[in-house]
Amino acid sequence: MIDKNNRLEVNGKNKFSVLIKFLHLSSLLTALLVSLCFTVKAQQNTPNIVIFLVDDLRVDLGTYGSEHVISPNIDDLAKQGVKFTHAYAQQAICGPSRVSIMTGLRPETTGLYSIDRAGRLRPNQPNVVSMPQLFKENGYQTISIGKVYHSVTDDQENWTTHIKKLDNFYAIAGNKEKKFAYEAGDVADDFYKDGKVANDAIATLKNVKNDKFLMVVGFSKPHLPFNAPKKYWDLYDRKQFTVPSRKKPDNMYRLALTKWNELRMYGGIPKEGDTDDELTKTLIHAYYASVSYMDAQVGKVMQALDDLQLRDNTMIVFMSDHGYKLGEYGAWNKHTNMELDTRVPLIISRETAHKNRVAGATSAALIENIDIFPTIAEAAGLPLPNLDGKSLLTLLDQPNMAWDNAAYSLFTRGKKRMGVSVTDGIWRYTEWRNADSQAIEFTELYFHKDSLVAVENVAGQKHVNLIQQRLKTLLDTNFPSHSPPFHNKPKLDNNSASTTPNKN
Ligand SMILES: [Ca+2]
Repeated sequence: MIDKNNRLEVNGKNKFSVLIKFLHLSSLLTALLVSLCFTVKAQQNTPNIVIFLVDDLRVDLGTYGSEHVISPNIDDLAKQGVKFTHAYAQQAICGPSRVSIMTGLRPETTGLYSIDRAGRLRPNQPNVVSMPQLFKENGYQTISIGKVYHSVTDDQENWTTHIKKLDNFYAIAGNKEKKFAYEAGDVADDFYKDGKVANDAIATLKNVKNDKFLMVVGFSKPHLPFNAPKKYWDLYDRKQFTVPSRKKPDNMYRLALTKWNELRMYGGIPKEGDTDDELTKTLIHAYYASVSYMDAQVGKVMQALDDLQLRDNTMIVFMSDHGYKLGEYGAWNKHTNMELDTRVPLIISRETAHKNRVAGATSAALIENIDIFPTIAEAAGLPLPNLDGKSLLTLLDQPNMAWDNAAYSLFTRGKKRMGVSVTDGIWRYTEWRNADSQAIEFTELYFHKDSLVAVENVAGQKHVNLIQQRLKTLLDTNFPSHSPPFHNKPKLDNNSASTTPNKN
């Protein structure tokens, strides 16, 4: 991390206050004016930022080798930047994942683990510096469109433009009343939410093209309901899809998976028991139609950046709040510590004017969604608060450089139990602990060199003793056994640079 005081040197506001204070000293005035000119120039050269924050998108795109998924615009974006194969969400559920993305802090740092009011950033942590807050305080236009924070009111004072997420739209009579799980309306893109989000993003870009801006474009698909225009369903032949094995990993923790009540709340889904083969294929088809629909909206916004001649100075981040299960283990949705739910797609493409810009590269570095905030803040030359995440800028210029040896996630099971998890990119080790005492109740160790699908929990088996010990050491680095209870909610002030732990 770069020293906080050095960072503050480039803060124009600080320079200005110093300038006023010593106005009567002409020699100082001259020196400060020179310095101020450099400051203004530095800010002119820093990029705009556009983040595509996608809801429930797993690592299942053309550019990631999924030949059955049609995602030409995201694939094209990957050719313009660095694609990460081992990026991880800190908690596989919308609310806490997004709070951690927007703060660069782990859920266990903020104590925010739920999608209800108790898990919102404000007012639970009034003094934590958020991504939009930092950019707004430093003169950026900060723009939230669609689903960014899970709660539309959370942190809303820190957006200069806030176009809120909408309710779901249904085109087919009766579907809205049934809250149906999917729909193929024969409608234009902007009938459903993400088409409207793309339109709003493009209109806003035209308004702010002469300003510095951070724009977070929150696409709702492929989150349920899988409503997408029929033309995106027509890209696929349902017969091409196979039903994943419903087998759960041997020796799996009994609470590792959920009963996927999220899907069961929707129309057309059984309230208990498995989805049958036909429904499973329909839902997979619907999910990929939603991915292709979202992908088309990404393409529209990228085209607008080109048309407005903004791309040369706009850095792009494409990310998801967490992964997803599409019938694997006979399960759906997210809400677990499993690899399918924690691993996320991530593509970062620097502004085309960046002199060391790397394009079309792939990085296997272990990185985390909390790294995005410090990455874009450093790119913009802003003073960093004290964060758990760390900037990826050097990695973006050298995608094959040595990087971290672990990435961390967690998930609750009620108030009394917390699953804490680490991956080294090949093995995933999870401890289910008493949320108060940290006592270990169950351990899981899964092998993921060849697949994101876990086959057998081998924790405790003799032949993996050394591997498990190594992973446990990594886990304890982030989740020490002497940690305070997980649901303690310390009042943080990370602008004072002393109250939160750094990752390194
Ligand atoms: Ca989500």
